[in-house]
Amino acid sequence: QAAAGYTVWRSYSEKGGIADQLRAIADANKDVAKLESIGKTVQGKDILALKLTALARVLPDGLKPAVLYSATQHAREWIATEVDMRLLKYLVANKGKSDVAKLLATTEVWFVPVANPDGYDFTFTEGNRLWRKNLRDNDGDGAITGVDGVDPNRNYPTKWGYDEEGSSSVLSSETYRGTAPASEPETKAMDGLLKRLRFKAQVNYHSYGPLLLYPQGWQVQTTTADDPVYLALTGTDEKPAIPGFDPGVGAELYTTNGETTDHAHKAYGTLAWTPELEEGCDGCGFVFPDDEALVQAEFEKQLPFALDVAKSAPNPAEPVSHLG
Ligand code: 0X9
Ligand code: ZN
Repeated sequence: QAAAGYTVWRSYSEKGGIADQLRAIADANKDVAKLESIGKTVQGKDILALKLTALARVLPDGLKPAVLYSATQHAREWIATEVDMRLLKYLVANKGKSDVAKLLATTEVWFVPVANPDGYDFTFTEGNRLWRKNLRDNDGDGAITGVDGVDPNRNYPTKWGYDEEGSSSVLSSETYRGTAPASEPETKAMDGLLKRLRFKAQVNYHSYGPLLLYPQGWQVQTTTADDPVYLALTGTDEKPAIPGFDPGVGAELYTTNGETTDHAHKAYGTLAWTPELEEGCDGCGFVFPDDEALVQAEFEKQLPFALDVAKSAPNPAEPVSHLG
């Protein structure tokens, strides 16, 4: 049963939606999958995280080097969740094949396919397709209107509220940062996971680009000590790790503060990327077409880089790249 007549797209909470799919995958693959709720949203929905690794339910979390593939902090960026889910399904389908079995033996591969479930479900309701933020009722009037919502990608503690350019203090702004660092339960849930697992790497899927961004986002003046590793895995303008995706430092595009990957990197030493996935058609913007072939093609384009990141986790200082 497709949501609102969609072929590809599924909301989080509908029957057969993303939450159900995660539960089904975990149930059918007890050898390699463990599902947990990392916290609840503003409206009380469970934010689900799935750990994929050999002996997932026997070995304690964090025993092996871990990587995280997160998606859809921004409600309307549906392609991010689909790419994330297809990566999970690909690894599950190939868990018995030598390459993937080897990866799952040595590495914990974590997924949070919908980091903003309230907002994501809201975009499946009429007239709300382009909602970006979470569903915080900023003015407390009991309804979600234009003044509501906090930008989940401006609410993290690192450089929170550093300036008015990289985030906003205005309630109605699309980059409203919230009332305090990690004021939002969605941020607390994700930050709790980042802190507990200290991921070697995080890939935080957004749309739309195509771009492949890495920290820092808050300023361009100083680079990070991890730049050589970032460069090795990200590739160059001539040969980017994801074909056609412009690689670069986030702040060079525009500055952000309280942003997720800056926080993961600064607070926990995690190598973190923001792929800005494609529109799917010229002018589609955030509304990627409801087209199985286009969605699958976008996933397949992401796969080599995503696998590079996971394979590099045990020893990030010597990155494994399909670029050679
Ligand atoms: O602004 C964001 O949060 C991300 N772009 S989006 O269009 N998906 O909203 C980009 C964050 C990456 N960091 C920087 N550009 N500094
Ligand atoms: Zn986004």
